[in-house]
Amino acid sequence: MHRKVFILMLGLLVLLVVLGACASGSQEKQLVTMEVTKEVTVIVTKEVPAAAAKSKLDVVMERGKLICGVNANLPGFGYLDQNGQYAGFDIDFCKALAAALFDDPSKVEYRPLTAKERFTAVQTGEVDVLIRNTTWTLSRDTSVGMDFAPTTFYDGQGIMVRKADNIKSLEDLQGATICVSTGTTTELNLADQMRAHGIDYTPVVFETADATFGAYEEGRCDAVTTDKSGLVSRKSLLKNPEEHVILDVTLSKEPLSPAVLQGDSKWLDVVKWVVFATFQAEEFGITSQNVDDFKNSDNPGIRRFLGLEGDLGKGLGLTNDFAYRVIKHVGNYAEIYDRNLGPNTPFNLPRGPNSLWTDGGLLYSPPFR
Ligand SMILES: N[C@@H](CCC(=O)N[C@@H](CS)C(=O)NCC(=O)O)C(=O)O
Repeated sequence: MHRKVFILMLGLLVLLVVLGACASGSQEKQLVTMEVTKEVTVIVTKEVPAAAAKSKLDVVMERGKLICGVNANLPGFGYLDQNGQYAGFDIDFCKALAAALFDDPSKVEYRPLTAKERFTAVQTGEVDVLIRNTTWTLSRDTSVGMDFAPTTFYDGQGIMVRKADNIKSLEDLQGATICVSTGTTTELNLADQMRAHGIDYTPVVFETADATFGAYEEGRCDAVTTDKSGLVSRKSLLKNPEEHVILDVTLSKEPLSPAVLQGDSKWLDVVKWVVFATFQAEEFGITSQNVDDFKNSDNPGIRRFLGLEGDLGKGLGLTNDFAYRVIKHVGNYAEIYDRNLGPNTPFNLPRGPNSLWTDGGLLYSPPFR
């Protein structure tokens, strides 16, 4: 008899552990009855996924346009061009998403956000996606409540100084004042690196890039720091760009990546695979100019990628030709990069780590299959 009770208790314990281990994510409790022996029925509560909340994908499709949180003050990445239209590398990824969703890259409402405002705008649902030179970090991915799509631009933090000051290294900044924007990774990296190198400095902190670079230009700081892409971009706005130099030091890793609200994997998948489509198209050699020629391709991988065969797009809740739409309207990664940052732009940024993995870079798309 004792033995029977012991076995029953053990069985119950195992059951509870198994059910407990299965609980995760968005959950609700459900009563589960289970017959352990002919005489004994165990009643436990089991955590099961709550009825799936509406995905942002459905909200965006019903609305008929995408709301993209962007930078309005970063030439090359997110800014207003001479016609007052949003343009830039980040902006093109907003357009790529709209192309995939609506077959129309213009179906985007842009919301300019400061560094400080950006995560709140995602948390409150004011924007569907944040594509604004935003670094993927652990704390943003967890406690700040973001989920990140693949990195679109691998960057690192740099420092800009006046040429005339003859500053060459971090050590030369002993006792310097350094202008920096608040609400950024930049502020913390600077403190870490200066402490690690035992360099005393005075940070002068501003809320916007305009204020940060304005103060530097007025001579209120000896140096200004942000992502190297940001330095190259903002240098072009200074009165005499040639009087300034970006030091050959990299203070951090800044993988700039699109972000969405945590916990909506359907929407995150869409953003992820639209970014991957731009990488994969470059790898296949498919561009906005030649994409229609590939419709006759008999390469099964390319046919699946363009939605000529299979149901890959449907799996995402999109049309099967979503990648075709992205490439046709916006182009592959190389086209997006060159249009905004390449040799024919004022920035002329080498691809470096932002090359395909096949060229020794970090851009790698998982298989479209
Ligand atoms: N990638 C960094 C820095 C991004 C950033 O926002 N940098 C500056 C200058 S390029 C900025 O925009 N500052 C304030 C603003 O204008 O909102 C991050 O994610 O924190």
